This record gives sequence, structure tokens and C-alpha cells, in this order.
Amino acid sequence: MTIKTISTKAFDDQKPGTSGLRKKTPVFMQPNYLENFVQSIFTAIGGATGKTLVLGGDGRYFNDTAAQTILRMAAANGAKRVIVGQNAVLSTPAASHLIRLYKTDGGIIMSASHNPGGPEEDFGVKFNMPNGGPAPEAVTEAMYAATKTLTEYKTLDTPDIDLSAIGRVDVGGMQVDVVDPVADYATLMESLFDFGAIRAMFTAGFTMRFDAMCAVTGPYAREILENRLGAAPGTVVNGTPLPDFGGMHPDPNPTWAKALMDEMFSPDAPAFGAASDGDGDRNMVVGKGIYVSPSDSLAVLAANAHLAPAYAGGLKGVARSMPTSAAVDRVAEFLGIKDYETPTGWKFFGNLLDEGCVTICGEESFGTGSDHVREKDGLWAVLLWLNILAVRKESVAEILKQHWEKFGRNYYSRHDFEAIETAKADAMMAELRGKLDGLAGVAFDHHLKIAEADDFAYTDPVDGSLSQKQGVRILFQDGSRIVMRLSGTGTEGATLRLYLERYAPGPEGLDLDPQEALRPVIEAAHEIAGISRHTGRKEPDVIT
Ligand code: VG1
Ligand code: CO
Repeated sequence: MTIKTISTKAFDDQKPGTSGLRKKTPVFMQPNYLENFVQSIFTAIGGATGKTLVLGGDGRYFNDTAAQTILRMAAANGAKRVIVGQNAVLSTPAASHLIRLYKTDGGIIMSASHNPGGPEEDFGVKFNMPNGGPAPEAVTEAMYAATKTLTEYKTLDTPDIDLSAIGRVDVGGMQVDVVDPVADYATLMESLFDFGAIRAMFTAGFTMRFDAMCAVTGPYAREILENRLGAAPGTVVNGTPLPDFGGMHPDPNPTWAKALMDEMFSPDAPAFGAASDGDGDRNMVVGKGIYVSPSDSLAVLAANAHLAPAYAGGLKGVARSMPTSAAVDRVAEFLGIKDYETPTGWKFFGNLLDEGCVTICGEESFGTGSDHVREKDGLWAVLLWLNILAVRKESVAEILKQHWEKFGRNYYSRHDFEAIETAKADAMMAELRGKLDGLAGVAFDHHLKIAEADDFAYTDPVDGSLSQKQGVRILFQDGSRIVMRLSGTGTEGATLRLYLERYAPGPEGLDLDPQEALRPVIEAAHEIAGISRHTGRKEPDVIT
């Protein structure tokens, strides 16, 4: 086997976004495109020589071929060992766990997460650090810088490696360990939650549906829910991962997980429903006849986490991304624990988790997790919910109702306007940013008056790094809030995310339809930003 050095030309569009580099699959499949990015990852981490890495992906189209390329390049670059999920599959939280468990030098995850997969859809690659978390901005910037200047990459002249059999193989002096993608992760979950109590709940007739959306969590959910916890066979649906996710959009929200929503709102709905995304780090939770918004889910989990063994000693603190509703802030205040507000993307939670500032984190985009790994974790959230349900012996609806009565309700919604022409979206945001200073005091119908408006900037309390322009915030005097930012995970044009929030202290007005409760805030947002004037769009494509 000989090491080959291949000459290449730099691509100018390899800047990682919110969560790694995501592109249309054909873009990634161009000659040298993946190779250039992988070589740049190695450059950014000071080379691969002597390193041990984890490798896996969500099983989407091109996952298997890309894994072979990455393994060859790791060997040619002198890596010592790669731990790879069987068939190159690992959920994102499972990859994060393996990086930590085997104390590796990091890992490469092949995923475009909640984006659709297939020959014409999306693919992605990201690097996670030795702590198991996504590379921070300084490292992704270094990768981007490397992509702009590289002229060659190294690979190995070797046939494909058999990744279907668990075991050890030598690839040009590099050790490749093919591991069961599920086993270590399932054991970790068992160490965090009261599986006995959850199993007893299932034995007593508790029913649930888990929609794996033909994505990576199918085998994980079957093993944990059906095999280890005794949920009825068939609890997990769409449980076989497919390269194109069966043509579905593996994004667990009421729009894309419509079948689950319909079932949960039908007369014979099970007690509990959940779904996960392409790479298994997101979760949607639904009770019988009631949808749980991700921001509320985070708040309920924080308020009740002590009911699960791993969190029985209480939480060190909590963190939420800026656009996430303030529901969890009220829980933190009640518990007397620290509460952090970070920019969008899990990479910003890493330092807080590593330093022991927080135990639980979450994002409005169906992401919740804790210090057990350094990624958000879909099945973890589902299991924490199940643990809470098993202890409280109440329904999801009862738990939510009591939560709102105690803390008040943060009505919340996100409106996504997808595939807008980039120039138009940029012009809209530029105009909005330009008028922020003059917004304080401006009033709208329904007694809405702007208190302040800014562009969110974050100084990491641990390493002091500054991240600017993380989203425009418009805060009203009554606590209502509008946030606007452009997505950093899309692969087509620009996606505007409009986040809307209004607080109702109760006891009255706690059970309105969120879209109704938010109507004045929605109208104000359109007026302030001129969304339809700039983009021609009046209605969002997706409402969560
Ligand atoms: C979106 C979400 C963000 C999340 C990110 C990655 O980013 O808003 O909260 O962390 O996706 O999630 P953006 O920049 O498009 O708003 V995943 O499950 O796609 O890795
Ligand atoms: Co994901």
C-alpha cells in the first residue's frame, strides 16, 4: 500500500456553518471536494499523525463511500487508530459518547442532520473535539482558512475496507476498529435513567410511538425502547435507516413528522409520542392530544430532572440558545441555579459543560441534552421524559398544565421562510440592522411597545472568545420578543428564521393557540422587517 499525494485546487465555498460543512450531495461528490475538506480538518487540528479518531455518520446516501475516503486519508496522514461504527453508521450523540469513552483525539461525523438525504439532497461533514463536542469557531475558522490555501492531500492506494463486520483490521499500519454503533450508547442511557421504573410503566400498559423517520435512531430506539425497556414491538416505526430516509424530511417537527402528529391527536393515540432527526440529536415530544414545544420541553426537563437517577443531586446550571424561549429561565430562577444564554448551535455549550457550569442545555430547534455527552441527544430527551412520566404517574398534558400554572407560559413559535434569494435576505437583514438604534419606544397595536433592540453578541465566559451578529433581537416592554436570523445549515438560498415569544403569567390565558396568542407579535415582526416587501413571502413555509 502506497501513500499517494494528490494535487488539488482549493474550493472557495468550504466554510463550515452552524454545524459543520453542508452541501448538496453532488457538490460533495465532485472530485476532491470531500478530500480537500478532510485534509483541511487534519491541518486545523495540527495533523492526524499518531491520533485516534472516531468515524461514523447517519447512513445517508454517500455515507459509505465517504467513510472509505476518510479512512484512507486518515491512514495516509499517519493516524494511529480509527474507531468506526459498523457500516460507518453512528448517531451524532453516540459518536460524541465514543469520543469521550475511548478518550480519542476527536471524531469525524458524516451528516447533514435534519436535511433530506439522497443523490440530489444534502450531505455534510463535521469535526468533533476530544471533549466530544462540535469544533468551536476558532477551529472551524482554521479549517476554512486551510481549505482556501491547500494544494494537495494524502491518501492511500488500498481497496475498500470491510466495515460490515465488527472487529479489527489493519489499514496501512493504522488500526481500524469496527464497533457496534448501539451497544456503548445504550449502556450509557441505562446508567442515567431508572430503566426499572420505565420498564414497570410499560408492563403496566403504557403505550408510546417513536418515529425514527427512516433515519439513524431506528436501531438505537429498538434496542433501548423495545428490547431493554419492554415497549411493545412496533413501538418504533420507520425504524430501518435508509440512504434517502424513504424520501422523507428527517426533521422532527409537526410539519415533517405529520404522521406521528396525526396519530397523537387521534382518538386512540398512545400516551406518548416522539420523533428524532437524521443523525439522532433532535427530538420532538408529543403527549396524547398535546404538542410540547421544544422550549417548554427544555423547561419541563430542567424542572423535573431530579426525578432521574443521574440528576438526583440537582442541576449545576442550565443553558439555552438565545432564540429559545425564556421558559427555562423561570425554572432556573426557581431552582436558584445559573442560567446562560448562548448563540445558536451546540458548539457554544461545550465550554459551559466542560467547566461544570451547566448540566442541561437546549435549543428551540428540538435539541436538548446534558453533560453526559457534548451533543444534543434525541433519545436521551425521550428517556428523561419517560423517566419523569414513570415517577410522576401523570400524563404529558397534566405535567404541562401544572408547569404553566406554576411558572406562567411562554407562548412561542418559529416561522421559517425557506429558499429565499440570498441577496434579498441579506438586504432585509441589513436594513433591519441599520434601524435597530431607532426602534426603542416604537409602539404597535395591542399595547406592544419596543423596549430595546440589538444584534446579539456573546462573550464565552470560559475562554473569552467573542461571537458577534448572532441574531437581531427586538424586546418589548411587556416581555414579548422577536428574534430574526438567517439559517447556517441550509444548502439552498437563504432561510429566514423568525422567532416569536410572548409571556403569559397566568392564571388566566394559559391555554390559547400559540399562533393566536402571538398574533400581535407576528404582525409587528412583519411590519418592522418588511418581510414580504423584501422577499415576496407573506406566509412561512414551516411553523414550529
Ligand atoms: C439549526 C438550528 C440550530 C441547530 C442547528 C443544528 O441551525 O436552528 O438550533 O443547532 O440547526 O442542528 P440554523 O443555523 O439552520 O438555524 V442539527 O440537528 O441540523 O445538527
Ligand atoms: Co441533527
